[in-house]
Amino acid sequence: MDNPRHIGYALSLDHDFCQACFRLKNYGESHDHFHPEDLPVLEKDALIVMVSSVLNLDMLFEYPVYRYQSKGTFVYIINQMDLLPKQTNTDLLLENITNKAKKMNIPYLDIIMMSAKNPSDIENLKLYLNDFKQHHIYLIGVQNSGKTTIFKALTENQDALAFKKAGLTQEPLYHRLNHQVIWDMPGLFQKGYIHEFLPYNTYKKMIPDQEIKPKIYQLKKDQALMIEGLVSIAVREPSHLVFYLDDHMKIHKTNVTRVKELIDEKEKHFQIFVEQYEKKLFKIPDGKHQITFADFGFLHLEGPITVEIYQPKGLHITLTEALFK
Ligand SMILES: Nc1nc2c(ncn2[C@@H]2O[C@H](COP(=O)(O)OP(=O)(O)OP(=O)(O)O)[C@@H](O)[C@H]2O)c(=O)[nH]1
Ligand SMILES: [Mg+2]
Repeated sequence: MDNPRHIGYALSLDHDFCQACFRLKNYGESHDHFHPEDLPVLEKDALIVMVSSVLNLDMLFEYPVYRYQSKGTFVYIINQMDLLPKQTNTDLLLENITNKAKKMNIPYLDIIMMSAKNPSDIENLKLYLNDFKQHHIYLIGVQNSGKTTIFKALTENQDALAFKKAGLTQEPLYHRLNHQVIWDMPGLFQKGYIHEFLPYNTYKKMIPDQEIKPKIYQLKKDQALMIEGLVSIAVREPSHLVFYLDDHMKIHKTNVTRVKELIDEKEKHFQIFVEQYEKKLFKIPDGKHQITFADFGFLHLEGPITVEIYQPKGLHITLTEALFK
């Protein structure tokens, strides 16, 4: 992009993703700004490693970087696999992701499932990357997917910052490793993630960092569940819900008629809540589906079913097919 007024215009790699994002981050301007396709200029013949967390699989292929880097070679990493329960059928997960990639015509070489916290996964990744002839390797993905954690482990860099604070990496970092340069890029901005609504000290406790124990609920018609004072899910038909959330997140069963009252008296009942809420209706089709709550967890449920959700106004909540059981 040559025009500084356009979304996506970046001065150089030394600057954040684009001028509009820079304004958004620093001055809180242009709130509806969202532009997955606008990236800084990358080397053409690069290896581009798209990093997702199991917590944001709903966004796995939503950043079409390949359209803008047509000469690049693409590898997808599904990171933070250690968060999924041990009994997760990872073969099925990979099969479903592969099918999704095919359906969406995503160009890619490999999909790697790993945990940046697992030294043998890191060792394997190091060997894998070293085999590529490409000189430049970029780690790209949404905030908190674990790019810097992978970068640090690969390069044994002790200085780069990696923790749950979203948007922590503000400038591209690089490290030479054998014949290659590995780049840790600032996270792609995803609107509606939890850091927009809550202070760091609150949301850091909500983002899981160890194996999630799924919580199962049987709901009758018009029953509702409240996740802290943040999100309520009411069902119009009897249903079976499986939540994948951090253990800190308290789930409270109630009735759909009581939800509004609880939210109105949120300070009295809950430790975590926001000022403004909105209501959404999801008509879930036949089959197993996933509702993803921003970047802090998700829920599996079986359609057909109608679900009414109260949520912080603007929180990113998506409905997708479930990728595993
Ligand atoms: N359990 C687990 N936690 C991880 C893994 N990878 C990263 N994390 C944690 O996730 C959080 C975010 O990691 P970062 O490496 O800072 O994420 P990032 O993608 O660089 O984030 P930005 O710089 O904001 O784009 C940190 O608390 C990490 O410890 C993993 O494989 N498993
Ligand atoms: Mg980072």
